[in-house]
Amino acid sequence: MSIGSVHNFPALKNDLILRAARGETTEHVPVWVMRQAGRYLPEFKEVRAKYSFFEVCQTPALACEVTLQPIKRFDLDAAIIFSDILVIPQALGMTVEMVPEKGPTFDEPLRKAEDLDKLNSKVDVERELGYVFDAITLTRHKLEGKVPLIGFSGAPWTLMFYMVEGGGSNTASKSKKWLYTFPEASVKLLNILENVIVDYLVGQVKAGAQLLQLFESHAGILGPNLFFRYAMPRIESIAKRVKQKLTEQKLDPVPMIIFAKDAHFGIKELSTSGYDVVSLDWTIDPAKARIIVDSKVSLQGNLDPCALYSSKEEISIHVKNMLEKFGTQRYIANLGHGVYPDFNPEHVGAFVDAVHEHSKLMNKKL
Ligand code: 1CP
Repeated sequence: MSIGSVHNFPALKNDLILRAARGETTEHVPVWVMRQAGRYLPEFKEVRAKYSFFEVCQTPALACEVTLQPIKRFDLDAAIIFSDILVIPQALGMTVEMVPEKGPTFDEPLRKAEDLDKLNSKVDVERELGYVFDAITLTRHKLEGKVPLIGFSGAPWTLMFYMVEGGGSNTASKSKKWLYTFPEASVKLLNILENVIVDYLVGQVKAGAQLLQLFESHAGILGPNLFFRYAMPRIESIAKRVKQKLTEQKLDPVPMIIFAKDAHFGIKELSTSGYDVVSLDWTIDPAKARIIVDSKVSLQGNLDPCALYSSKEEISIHVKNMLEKFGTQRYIANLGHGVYPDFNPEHVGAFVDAVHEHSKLMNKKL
């Protein structure tokens, strides 16, 4: 059953990204940008001057407004619901604040195995995260079918990283210490997270999300041993369980994207882990990645976000080079990670337009 018919959503006018994800032909390459809504946009800063970060996430009308801001400005082929991966630790009972200049900060990070007992591990996702579902449903209506809406979640390891570190970290030494010294408690925590993530992603599809992206942003720091032991089995299981639950509930499946940043060592395995799209960071050569990955998977990425500091003319050249390496089919253009707050919005627009222009020309030559 199509969710669109349940909610009476407006008909979709641009399905390029869905076709690229499913491996169908596209007349030009679809493009969206990780963190396309955010601090580099003056209209976002205006909203943030009035409301705290999590107030925006928790108020469907505001989350919808900031989700639509980049869609109004740029010729993007997808919207991504405005939220954060850290809404799951909040749903589990942890207090997280977005501290200016510092980023997310937990008041009481997990310090020892017994701290897991304090988590609300049997969380009712509908009750605790229903505000995200409401924001998705509202945004699907307000998008008027212009482009598809992406839902997302953090993957178990990346969420565990923040819950133990208490915020950002360059070394992950506290969270990796857990993996080495409390393996049983780590598995318990990762399993709690996996269960919540599955319900959360299924809930997003029911609310109207048309694609799902799983962010394993701190994959690289694990290295292959820890990645394959702790992260990969759950990444795989999440895709399988989400697709299974949608089938059981007689709902149409949606394409799923996995972004495991810096996990060069796992690209091949990720491409057969049940996801339709593997998203690459900029440190991987696209031509090499195409050779390594399964031919039935689409790729997403991977321009170095810092390339957007160059002139618009240079951005166009960077995009052309990237497209030549990826090819125009089975491909969704994006940056290799999110935009930075000091980006010039016009350069984000130049990136989006260059993807469309060059890929149309390339397709003409095919
Ligand atoms: O005050 C502000 O406005 C804070 C900036 C900000 C924004 C705009 C944060 C804090 N999160 C977000 C939104 C956000 N976060 C989106 C919105 C949708 C869009 O893309 O437009 C998404 C998809 C996320 C996901 C997210 N949050 C990730 C995964 C993606 C990635 O960047 O790897 C991660 C790791 C987070 C945690 C987080 N939230 C915010 C920051 C600064 C961080 C990183 C903290 C750190 O590790 O230092």
